[in-house]
Amino acid sequence: MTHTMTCDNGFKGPSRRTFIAGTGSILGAAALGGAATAARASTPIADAAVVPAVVIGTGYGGCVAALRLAQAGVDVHMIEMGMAWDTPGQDGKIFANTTTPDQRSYWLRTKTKQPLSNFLGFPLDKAIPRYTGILDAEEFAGITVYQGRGVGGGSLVNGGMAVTPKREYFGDVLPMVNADEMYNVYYPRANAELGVGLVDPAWFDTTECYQYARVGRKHAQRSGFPFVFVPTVYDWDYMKQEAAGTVPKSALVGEILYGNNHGKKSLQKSYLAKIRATGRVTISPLHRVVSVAPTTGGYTVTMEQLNTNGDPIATKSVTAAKVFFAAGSVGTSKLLVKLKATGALPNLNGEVGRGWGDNGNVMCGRANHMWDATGKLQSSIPTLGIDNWAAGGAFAEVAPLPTGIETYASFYLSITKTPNRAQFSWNAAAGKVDLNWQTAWKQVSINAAKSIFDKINAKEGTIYRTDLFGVYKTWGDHLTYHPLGGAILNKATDNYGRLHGHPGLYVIDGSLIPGSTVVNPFVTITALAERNIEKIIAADL
Ligand code: FAE
Repeated sequence: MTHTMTCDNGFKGPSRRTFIAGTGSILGAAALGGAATAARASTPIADAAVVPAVVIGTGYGGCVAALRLAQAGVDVHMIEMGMAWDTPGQDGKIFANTTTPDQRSYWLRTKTKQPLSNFLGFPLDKAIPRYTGILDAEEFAGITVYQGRGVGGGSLVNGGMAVTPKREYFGDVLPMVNADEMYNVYYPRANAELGVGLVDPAWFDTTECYQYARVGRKHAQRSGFPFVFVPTVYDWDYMKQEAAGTVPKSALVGEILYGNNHGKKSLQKSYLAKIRATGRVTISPLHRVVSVAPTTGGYTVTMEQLNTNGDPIATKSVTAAKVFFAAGSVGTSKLLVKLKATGALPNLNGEVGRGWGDNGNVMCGRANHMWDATGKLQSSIPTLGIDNWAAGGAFAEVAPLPTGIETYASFYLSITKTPNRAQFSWNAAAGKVDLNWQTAWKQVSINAAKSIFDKINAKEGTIYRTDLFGVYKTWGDHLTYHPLGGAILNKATDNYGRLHGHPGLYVIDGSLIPGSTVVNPFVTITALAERNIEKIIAADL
């Protein structure tokens, strides 16, 4: 099975075993445990298998479901359309660097689609070979939705910012969920399992790699904005060693968007390591679920096995007593909307596909004065936020621009309060699912972000950068990193994610959340999944 994975990745490199022995920290100690466990985890599901539980997707929701089911004694089969990301490429690294994207970087594209598309007037995108790479820039009519592809889902590509919303705003996020339970039990559980931690403030204040964030903090404070350290899942001791030059660099060479080779605790190092150690879970990478339909004893789950060109090379159908949709907000919504419309799951209710939001994401940059250099060396892991939620409806992260040169730019991703929600629908003529988002809806988010940055610019005598998202374009209003909703809790499902109309089907990912988490979403997705699976295991198994 090692052989298959090496072929899947399309690169020649050291064998998986040699690689693990050399860099055990990448997969975590648990992955090194018994050969039987490793073998089981990497054998894809067999055609015509009859199994107790299938989990579609291996992101946060899917991993929580698989781990807790396995710990309760259930054999689980995880199906993942992306690659395993456990085999190094020709350069000896599993993941490509942000500054040098290659075929590993994008899901089935022949040209990169970088969120920051331009710099100083020059377009940055370049040709790459089509490949089942790690970052999907999925285009809908009014918005590009960035998502992770592979075993570990969004955790492979995200910034690792692990933020629990302030309790006073939780009613805006999940009004149907008991806040006491979340803040006493499930948020702490999620934070502990994910390995969330805070930067050492004393180190932050002196290290070269956070000069950009200190400039951001100074400007925010001079304009009177509350400023917070944002917890992350990066291994802070590892980053200190990177800075000291004693270990291979990851955050300090700009790795992030296309994967981190070392210090980030993606799901590969947290939940997935524990999942493998149970010995009860198989994971089938490069398998895309295309249908789920009722049958005797549960549901027929049909999937296509893909090659690294994205072409189907086999079709498999398995029977599962229970099916957990964890394909992410977009993946789960697309499946459910299609399956309802085409009659495979006719009893799903009319809430399926509704309530989708972008978490109010909008990006911008500011041009600083020459005396406010942001530094050549920038840690790719953001760790500071400007909290103007109460006054202006915006929470802005001071994000890096890890170009390796001095840019005199401050760059921000804002999460904003927006009422706009879109709907997925089945386009029978085109045979695909559409989303009716409108780019103009981002104006609310721009206005919210301006509540922070207009004031800072006025105070500092600075201006917005207009060269990062096109030619003379100030706002990154064409994208989101944080898709949420499409199968809203207590609407498309009951209060624990059981889909209405089809017993034994569950939703357990970001599609349950009605469009906003006020802050970055993965801690809330994880905590909600922990809450729901506990109930489901107690009541339904
Ligand atoms: P997700 O992690 O997307 O997992 C779904 C999985 O299902 C994926 O692996 C898919 O490949 C797979 N899949 C989809 N369809 C199918 C199918 N038909 N068959 C089989 N498999 C399928 O879902 N959030 C934060 O909290 N902090 C951050 O710093 C942060 N930064 C981000 C930066 C970037 C560039 C991006 C793209 C996202 C970022 N996010 C961040 C968002 C976060 O990663 C996202 O909310 C979660 O990953 C969503 O978790 P889910 O479990 O819903």
